[in-house]
Amino acid sequence: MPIRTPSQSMFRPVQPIDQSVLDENRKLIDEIDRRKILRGAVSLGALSMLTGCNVTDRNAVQSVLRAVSEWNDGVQAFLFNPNKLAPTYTEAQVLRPPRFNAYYGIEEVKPVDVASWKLELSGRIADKRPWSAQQMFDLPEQELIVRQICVEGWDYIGQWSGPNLKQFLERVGADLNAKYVMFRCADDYSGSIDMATALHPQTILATKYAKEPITDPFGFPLRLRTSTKLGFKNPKWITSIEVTNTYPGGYWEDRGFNWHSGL
Ligand SMILES: Nc1nc2c(c(=O)[nH]1)N[C@H]1C(S)=C(S)[C@@H](COP(=O)(O)O)O[C@H]1N2
Ligand SMILES: [Mo]
Repeated sequence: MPIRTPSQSMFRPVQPIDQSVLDENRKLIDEIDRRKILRGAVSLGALSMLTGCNVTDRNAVQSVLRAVSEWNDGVQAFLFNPNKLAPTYTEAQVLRPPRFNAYYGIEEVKPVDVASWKLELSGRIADKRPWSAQQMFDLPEQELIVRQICVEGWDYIGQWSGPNLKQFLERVGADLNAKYVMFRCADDYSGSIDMATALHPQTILATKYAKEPITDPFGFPLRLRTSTKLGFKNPKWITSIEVTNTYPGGYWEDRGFNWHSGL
């Protein structure tokens, strides 16, 4: 059975929408709708919560809709096939430093203390012993030069490396037939992905950016780097991984960007 992707199911209504804003943007919305990005009712409420833009601010609404539309054009093809590879780029195209985003400002980032940091494992995993940062750094690395796309309407090409997630899950005896992989973070963020995405050859636990350890704002010591999901599906400062058959939600998933996958 094909997996359901964020483009099919991530948007659901969460608040009443100002009808005049919808009317003004009808053409863009129809265009996006035709391509099955927005399912059922158009949810500007969900968009506004992710982007912080006010749905009564016409320009902001329009730029978010455009961004979603363009994102769809660029990546829909490989999103629908979990094994198809995402486009990769050259080192010359890599943005240095990367571009920061979180649900709060960069000045509020609380750096992780690497000495006491641990990666906890829970759920359908045979070997639940926690991992130290050094143990993670010692694992074989895979490098990805891929585009990160935030639904806010910006993107950049980044060069990430770290252990391949599938290999890591195999190593700790995770149930690879389970439905979800949930990541919890040192801030109160969390996010979950479907198992097909977790096992995708271009999904890694990144420890480096442009061949150097990831710096604090970008998720030191460990963050998820998928190649087939929007920015918000890539938790930073990961502190635990859970493998589960129970839909675990996540920070944005629980705030309107709700998608289920696997069934
Ligand atoms: N722990 C944590 N991870 C997070 C976020 C966050 O607020 N907290 N924001 C997400 C969003 S919306 C985006 S676009 C990317 C931004 O990653 P970057 O700062 O490396 O570009 O991180 C994602 N991961
Ligand atoms: Mo984002």
